Amino acid sequence: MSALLKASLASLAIAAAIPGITHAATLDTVKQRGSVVCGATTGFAGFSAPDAKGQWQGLDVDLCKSIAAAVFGDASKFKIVPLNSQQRFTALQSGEVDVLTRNTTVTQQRDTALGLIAAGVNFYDGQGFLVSKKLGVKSAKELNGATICLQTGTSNENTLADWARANKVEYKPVVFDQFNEVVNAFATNRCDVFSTDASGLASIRISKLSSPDDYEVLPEIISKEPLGPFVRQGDDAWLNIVKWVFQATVNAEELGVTTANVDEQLKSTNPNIQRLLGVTPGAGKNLGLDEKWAYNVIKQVGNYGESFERNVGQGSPLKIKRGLNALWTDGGLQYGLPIR
Ligand SMILES: N[C@@H](CCC(=O)N[C@@H](CS)C(=O)NCC(=O)O)C(=O)O
Repeated sequence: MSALLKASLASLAIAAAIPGITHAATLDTVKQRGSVVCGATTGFAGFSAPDAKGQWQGLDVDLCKSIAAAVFGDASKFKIVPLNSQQRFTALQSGEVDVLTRNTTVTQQRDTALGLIAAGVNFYDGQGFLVSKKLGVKSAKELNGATICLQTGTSNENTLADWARANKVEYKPVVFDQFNEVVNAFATNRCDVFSTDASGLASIRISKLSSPDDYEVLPEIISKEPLGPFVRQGDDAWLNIVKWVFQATVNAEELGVTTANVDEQLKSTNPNIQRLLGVTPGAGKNLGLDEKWAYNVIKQVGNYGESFERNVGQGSPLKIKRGLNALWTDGGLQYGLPIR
């Protein structure tokens, strides 16, 4: 048997062993259905949560809308399936959702053994601690003996255990499956501390606790939590669509292309803007999409910075600073891969 044949048989065996792995053309399924189905949280203000009118909003929802805008030329052609931390991977593996746009940390294990693959990082984060000011603690190192609330099925459980062992901090974990159960347990003092991604803590403090000023986030960030969209392995065309839709939003910010000026920018003589907006064709065809794919994303949803500020930044109650999520030209990590 040739080495090549052996290698491909081996990869087929891996594919068969991983539950849910398919090679179906997700783009065809999405087009036939007439909408893209995104897995989001059950409600995490700023990232993915329904507003007062029941409309899903947030940074992660904007990514879902952007995919809809790129595929259909219509950002409203999306549906959200709310998923708790535990349910999210099975929902993607089984095909219940086309993509996970939900604060999911990219890890080596998730990117390999689950039959899934990350398509980028739309929020660089790290795990932290939220406490009531009444606890009188100023550093995580003082948490010895504390009870710590966590949600099941998150990377936060193991990260905390590793950190506590290394720092000789003993704690009692209090874990729940549902997000609201963890929040309620914390709000009613069934635990001293809430530990999850700092973005989550900012969201919980502002949107879930009746007096946010009574709580604070401790200074320690104990891990890297690069959060990004995931798709199923085995469908590279769909992976590329999700990946490049996000890249288009970062490129647009780098190039100063916004919802307000995108029509004006169609006249730009900058070749990068011409390629991004399909004035110079090619990028759309490469993705199997209309040449106006990125134009539609920017026109209807906005560039990365616009979405960030509106949902989680200065235009939102969360007021999260750009920090690591600033463009690389401003000292951050967001670096748009070249569209050419
Ligand atoms: N980034 C971490 C944590 C993500 C996560 O699921 N965090 C919880 C916060 S406690 C959440 O978003 N819950 C919302 C929900 O279940 O609806 C991971 O990927 O495991």
